[in-house]
Amino acid sequence: MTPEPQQTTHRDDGLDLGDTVGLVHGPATDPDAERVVRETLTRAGVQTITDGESAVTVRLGGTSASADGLPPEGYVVAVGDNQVVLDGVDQRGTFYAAQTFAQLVQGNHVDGVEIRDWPTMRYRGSIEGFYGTPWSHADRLDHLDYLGTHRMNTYEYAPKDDPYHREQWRDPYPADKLAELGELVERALRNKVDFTFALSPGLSIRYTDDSDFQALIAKFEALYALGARAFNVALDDIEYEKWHSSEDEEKYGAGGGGAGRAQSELLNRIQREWVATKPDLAPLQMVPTEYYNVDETPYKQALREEMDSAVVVHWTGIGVVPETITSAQAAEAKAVFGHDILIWDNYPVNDYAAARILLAAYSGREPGLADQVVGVISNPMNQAAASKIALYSFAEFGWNPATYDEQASWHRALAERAGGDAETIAALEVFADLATYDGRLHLVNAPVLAAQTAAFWKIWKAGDLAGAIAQLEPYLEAIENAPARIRAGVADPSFADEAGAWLDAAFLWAQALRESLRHLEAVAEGNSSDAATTRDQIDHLVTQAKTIRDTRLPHSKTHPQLGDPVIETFLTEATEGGRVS
Ligand code: LTM
Repeated sequence: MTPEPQQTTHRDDGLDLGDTVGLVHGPATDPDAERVVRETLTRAGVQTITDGESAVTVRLGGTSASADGLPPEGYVVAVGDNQVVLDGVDQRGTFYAAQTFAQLVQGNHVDGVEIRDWPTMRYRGSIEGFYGTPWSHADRLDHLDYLGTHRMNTYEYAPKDDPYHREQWRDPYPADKLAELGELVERALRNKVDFTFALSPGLSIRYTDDSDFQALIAKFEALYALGARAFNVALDDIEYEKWHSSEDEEKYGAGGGGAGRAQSELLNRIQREWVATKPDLAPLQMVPTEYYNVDETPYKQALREEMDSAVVVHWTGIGVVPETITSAQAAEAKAVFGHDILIWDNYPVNDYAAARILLAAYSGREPGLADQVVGVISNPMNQAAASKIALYSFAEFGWNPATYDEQASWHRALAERAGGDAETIAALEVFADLATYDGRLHLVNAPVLAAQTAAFWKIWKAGDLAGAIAQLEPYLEAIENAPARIRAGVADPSFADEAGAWLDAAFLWAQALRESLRHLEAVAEGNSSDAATTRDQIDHLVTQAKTIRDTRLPHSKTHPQLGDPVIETFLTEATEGGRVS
């Protein structure tokens, strides 16, 4: 199960669902939970779902076993005695009970089990907060389903390159875009996800100008009318010491302290005049301009002392994309900002790493963060489906950080992408190894390939070229075959599509590597003609690999970066006739 429940007791008396199942609704039933139960039963081959008890009965929402006393979003699942009991402490909990049931059903069978479960962190999910090509509407709909099935409750809409989010924040959304946002809100609601609309007015806002305040509220109102109930004012990546009106300059003066006061007043007014009038809103959020450190500054002092204590503050850890985030750092963030802290975690975002796709494990976050922050949400890649490898682990970390095992979680994430197919899992492992480096969380690229090439040179140095080739070539073959295996076997076709440029590149780089083995053989045999031909072929393959382009910004600007520098170093060493050192 994912995320793994907090408490699971296995029972001997599992059940076959058969072709007829009774459905009994308790007082705490939930329509989305019922939809998931019905879909699950149908997928399991159940042909008739009757109202009331039957030979096998599903009891949904507070009919017998009870989730009372569990933390918010907690739930129980009990399978045995010819019945399935699903109950949540609240509607989201009931929905999660249904999602867990969906994972438990194998064919027509469910193993006997008793689960009591609840999330550790309040906010779990994602913030689409990157630069470059935003996700498509279809990407977002699919992503919201993914969040729901993985018990994540937050999606923040903050794409930097949606002009209506940032550059033209005052302008209302055109009807077609508003209609799409409406569909997203609806899909989020179906998945018990808080669709959080973020507006980023900092490039041009005049804090003292009432019409700017009204423009911001009008934008929020439009989303409220669509059903959104969570809002965020994102003030990251702006020049906060630059004012956009002389009135602001006069009122707030120079320096970060003035910016902190201006932002606090803005948030306080939104809180007072808008949030407080709408009892169904989630706590207001903001992204501060100093989101990446814990230094005591006049800016943070102003937020701490002047901004309404109800406002939740985003923070990325120390450094924009930190290798590690410790609980001690988070405690400092909480103290220095003086507000609840929600970690905007810049992994696996790749807008700063043009032409890289980031497929490594989600790493370096201490479990004790849960004691200091209200949640951890992921800023993903421009590639939505490929981001699910990391998101899978965000779901597990947020649900229960104490048991989070980054390597085990990563393997499960690959297995999920592969639909459980062993060959596809192996292909994904080989491919993902080449896409490890991000320069921040993961500083070493292609660790497995690097170990293989190091072993090659060791054997080669001992004078055994044939042995060295026998050792390395199967792994190179695995890289060469991985793209086709992934394309054929991956559960989600969007993954193959989004990773297409990198898959094509992996194929060509693998061919070049194998050709370099032929080159070494030719050199060893003194066959200068074959040596020249193989060298030309390597050059040709490398040139081809470097002509590939992804379609998304910023990745479309250069060729896919993969397995660097391990691959090119090996090619250079091999074509120079062998390793020098
Ligand atoms: O991280 C924050 C708060 N803001 C921006 C993001 O929009 C961007 O995606 C990441 C990664 O480049 N860095 C930022 O500073």
